[in-house]
Formats: sequence, structure tokens, C-alpha cells
Amino acid sequence: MRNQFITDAYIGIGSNLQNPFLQVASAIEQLSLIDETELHSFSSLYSSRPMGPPDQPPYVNSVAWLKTRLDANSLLLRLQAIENEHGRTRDGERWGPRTLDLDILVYGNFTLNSQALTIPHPGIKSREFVLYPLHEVNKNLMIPNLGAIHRIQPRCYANGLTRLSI
Ligand code: A4P
Ligand code: MG
Repeated sequence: MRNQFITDAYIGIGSNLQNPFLQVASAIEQLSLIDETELHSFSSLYSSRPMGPPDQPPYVNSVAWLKTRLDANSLLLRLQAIENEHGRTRDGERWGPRTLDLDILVYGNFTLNSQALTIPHPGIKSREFVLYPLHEVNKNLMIPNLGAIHRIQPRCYANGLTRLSI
């Protein structure tokens, strides 16, 4: 559904299968084509250690800042369609390897806690591969229920997170 207002939405992008760097770059391109939505900016691409089962390849992660008139549920549907176009399957183990994962990290000041959609994304506060790129795209971001990104990010251990050169 289309909103009257434009909302700042931050999308977490992750991949660790089938050329993750290209998967993430292609996802950013696809995000720029979503209807009612503008790609404002995106972070560097980072290499990160897998969270979850350790016997999986390293991840490439990034964060995109969108300005959208779509409501959160409509935006999620667009993200899932992009995941599917990138060969995403949903039959593996929890936190197992994937070609592309797109999560709504923050959607304006909005908070929601349902199984289909939890906003802000519950993993934000402990994940270096989310907090560092989020801080890179907007150092002034206030995350509902959590606080200022410039206070949260420095408290998070970098855990070998590496910025990839393009
Ligand atoms: N869902 C609820 N809230 C949201 C939201 N804010 N954004 C629901 C997106 N989806 C949300 O998601 C499962 C369900 O969550 C969806 O049906 C949606 O309605 P999924 O993408 O199908 O499955 P998932 O991603 O495997 O689930 P989960 O548990 O959310 O995994 P995470 O938290 O996304 O973690 N290690 C590194 N280094 N980098 C990574 O990016 N990612 C993961 C996945 C594991 N390890 C990683 C990384
Ligand atoms: Mg996900």
C-alpha cells in the first residue's frame, strides 16, 4: 500500500553463496528499482564471519538506505521477491548459508512485533555486520527502542569485519 508520507527504511543485505559480492551488488541495483521507493545511499560492502553454524563460507554484508512510500509489509514483499530472483531457498538450517537475505532493519520510527515482521529487526544490537554499515550510511540514525547508532556501534566488537574495496 502507498503511504502519504515518505519513510526512511534501512535494509540489511547479506549473502554467502554463489559469488556473494555480486549477489549484494545486484541486490542494491534491484533495491533502486522498487516502486514508490528511492535508493538514497548504501554502505561499503563488508566481509564478515558467519554468525550461526561455523561450517559455512564468510558473508558479504551491506546496508541500503531507502526512502519509500510503501508500508512495511509491502516493502517486505518486494524484498522477498528480490531474494527469490536471486535463487533464495528457505529449506536450510537456521542461520545457514544463503544466496541473498534482505531484512528490514529500521522503518522510520515504526515498531512492530509480529512473527511476519519485527521492526526494528531483533538482531541489530549484537551484529557487527549490521551496526558498522548502518553507522557508515547514517551516523545520526536513532533506532527505536535501542537509541543512537553512534553510541551502539562502538560497543560492538568488530569480530574481523573487513571493508571490501571495490
Ligand atoms: N521477518 C520478521 N521480521 C523481519 C524483518 N524485519 N525483515 C520474517 C525481514 N523479514 C522479517 O526470514 C524468516 C521470516 O522472518 C520471514 O518470513 C519474514 O516474514 P527469512 O529471511 O526467510 O529467514 P532467515 O533470514 O534465515 O531468518 P532469520 O532468523 O531472520 O535470520 P537472520 O537474522 O536474517 O540471519 N552471518 C553473517 N556474517 N552475516 C549475515 O548476514 N545472516 C544470517 C541470517 C545468519 N548469519 C549471518 C548473516
Ligand atoms: Mg532474513
